[in-house]
Parts: sequence; C-alpha cells; structure tokens
Amino acid sequence: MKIGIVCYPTFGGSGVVATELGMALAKKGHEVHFITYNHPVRLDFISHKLHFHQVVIEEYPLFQYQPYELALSSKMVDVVKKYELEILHVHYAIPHAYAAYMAKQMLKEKGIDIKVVTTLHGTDITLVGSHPNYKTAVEFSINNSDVVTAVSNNLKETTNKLFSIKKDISVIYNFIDTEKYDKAGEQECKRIALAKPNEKILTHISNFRPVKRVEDVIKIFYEVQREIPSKLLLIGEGPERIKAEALTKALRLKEKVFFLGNSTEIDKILCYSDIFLLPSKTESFGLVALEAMAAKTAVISSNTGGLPEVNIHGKTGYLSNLGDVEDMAKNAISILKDAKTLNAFKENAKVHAKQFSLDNILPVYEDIYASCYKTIQ
Ligand code: GMT
Repeated sequence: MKIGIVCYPTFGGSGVVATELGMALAKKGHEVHFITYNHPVRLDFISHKLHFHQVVIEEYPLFQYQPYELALSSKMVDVVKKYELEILHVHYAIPHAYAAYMAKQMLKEKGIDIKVVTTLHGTDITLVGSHPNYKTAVEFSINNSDVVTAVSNNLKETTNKLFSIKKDISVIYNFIDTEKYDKAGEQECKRIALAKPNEKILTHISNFRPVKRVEDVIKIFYEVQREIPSKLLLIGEGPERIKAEALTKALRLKEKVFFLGNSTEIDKILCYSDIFLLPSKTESFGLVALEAMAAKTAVISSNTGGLPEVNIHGKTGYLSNLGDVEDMAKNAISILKDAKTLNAFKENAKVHAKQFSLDNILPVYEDIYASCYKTIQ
C-alpha cells in the first residue's frame, strides 16, 4: 500500500513509534512517505520505498505564530495527489489529526477519498489535548478520523473519559524490534568504561520534561547508592536537566551520575543497565520502559497511566505510587542486592518484552489499513 505518515520527527515516543512503523512497513514492501518538518531522528534506513517530504513554513512579520497546520495540510494534499497515497496515518492528535481533516476535505473536492488513521499517544489526550484551549478541536478531529487507535487500554479509557468520542478506539500497543535488542545484547557490552565490576548501573532515558519527574530519578538513586555501589546514566535533553544537575550537585553525586545527552543508540546504552527508572507523573504506555525490558533491564516505575500494562509488578520490576521515592528506592535495592533476584527480573523483562514485538504488532496496523482501503473500493 501507499501510506503517508505524519509525526513529530523528534526523540519523543510518538515520533519513535511512527518512524519505526514506517521503516518496518517499507521493509515489508509498502511505499511509505513521511511528512513532517524535519528528517525523523530515528529514520536510519535507506530504501526506495521510503520518502521524506519536509513541511516548510515561511516566516512573515505579521505572524506571531507560524501557521504550521496550514503548511502541513497543504503538503499532505500535494503528497497524496502526487504519489497517489491510499492512507494518511497521523501520530499524535495535535495538530496532526486536525491538519489531516483539512487535507481530507480539500482532497474530497478533487474526488479523492483519502482515509485518515489517527494514533493517540498520550499527552495529546492527557496533559495537552484535554486543556480547554485545545479540547474542542482535538475532540472534533478524533471523531472525524476514519480510524482511531490508542497505545494502551488506559489511554483508550482516558480518552473516552475526557472527551465525547463517537467511535470505537482500537488499542494497539507500542512495539519494539526485539531482534535489534537481541543483537545489542550479543555484542560486547563495554560497561567497564562507565562502572567498576562491582558497581550496578541504573539508567533513565527521557525528554526531561516535568512529566518525567527526573528529580525523583536522582532521589531514588541517592538512596540506592547509599547501600549498593552504583552509577546512574541519564540520557536525553530537556527543560528539567538544569534542575537535575543542580540536585545531583547538592546531593554530592557528581562522581556517580552521568548526563549523556540525546542518543540514537539507546539499545547499546541499555545493554549496560541493571535497572531502568521511570517515575513519571503520567505515561500512556512507556515505550522507553519496553525498550529497557527488551534489553534485559528490570524496571522501577510509577503505577500511573498504562505503565501497569507494560511493567509487571514483582516480575519484570516494581510499580509504586506517584512520588513514592522511598518505595521505588526500596524496590530497586531489593532487586539489586542479590544476583539471583536481579537475573530473574532481567530474564522476565526480556521474555515479557517479546509480547510487544514488531512481528506481532505490524500486522495489526496492516489490517487496519486494509480495512480502510476496502471501504474505498
Ligand atoms: O512522553 C514522551 O516521551 C513523548 C510522548 C510523545 O508523544 O512523543 O510519548 C508518549 O507516546 C509514547 C509512544 O506512544 C508513549 O510510550 C509514552 O508513554 C507517551 N508519553 C506520555 O504519555 C507522557
């Protein structure tokens, strides 16, 4: 099929899912067209089946805010027409579902019935989408998509609670390429570069937004390192980094905490790790926790949103109430202090992650595209 994928090209989870999905579809022979404002960061696969169309906006002194939606919907119309696309799959409702609705109407006038699949990812519903400033348009664009998917049961329930949704939402979990993580695990893991043989490694990866509670990460680690020789790796960039660095300094942890910045090779970093920390305020799914699990890392997380659908309490890691740093630290220590327990959690995490393999999830998306396509015939 010929599929247009609209997403954020950044390190955020929705962009990662969209990009990995597009690359997997292209490997299976579909023609995929990414439509976004930059080359997606995870797009590292070259194929004649993969295309990238940049949405460019011209600056004009009159505009305080550049009209991105306008440029995006125009670009969608152009690409659909030029390449005869059959599906537009938009990731993250704001503003992509809204812009896709506009593109659909413009194409209708030209006799083209493009089907729009909208995937809800989390903050487009929770922290941002349900805000009164956006709610009306978000609800409208969800209700006017041909198919709507959400990345967890929790996100589906939350969407139905916060909005008046007139259609059924299909749940399609986030996925991972388990083979990639198996390969990363097979290679020599140079953990010696970061920690001594007797030290454990804890990791956190995020966009360092307030929702990720990076300060809780540091506080958990503070308790852990008092009992267990360990190091903390922090991967990502974002507004909370400065506060996190200040707390690291205040707690005299500078020798034990490494801020590594953004990375496109998290599979290689996760292969060093024993425990992954994700104390988020809310997390519709927690793709990064799944990535950690696929790399054989136990997860200590909050129990918010869709996290209990991913991290299984007492098996792949532990879940604690939001902000309960003490409990999270206690759980991490209980796993780390005994090699047998640590190995059992790591093994369980890897086995559980296989349920979310690309091979299981990709056909579900393909079925959705096929069902849309059938209604065009
Ligand atoms: O929170 C992020 O890291 C970014 C955000 C996004 O949309 O880019 O991630 C959301 O989508 C991911 C992929 O579906 C989910 O795994 C994350 O849980 C979700 N983040 C939140 O709900 C906070």
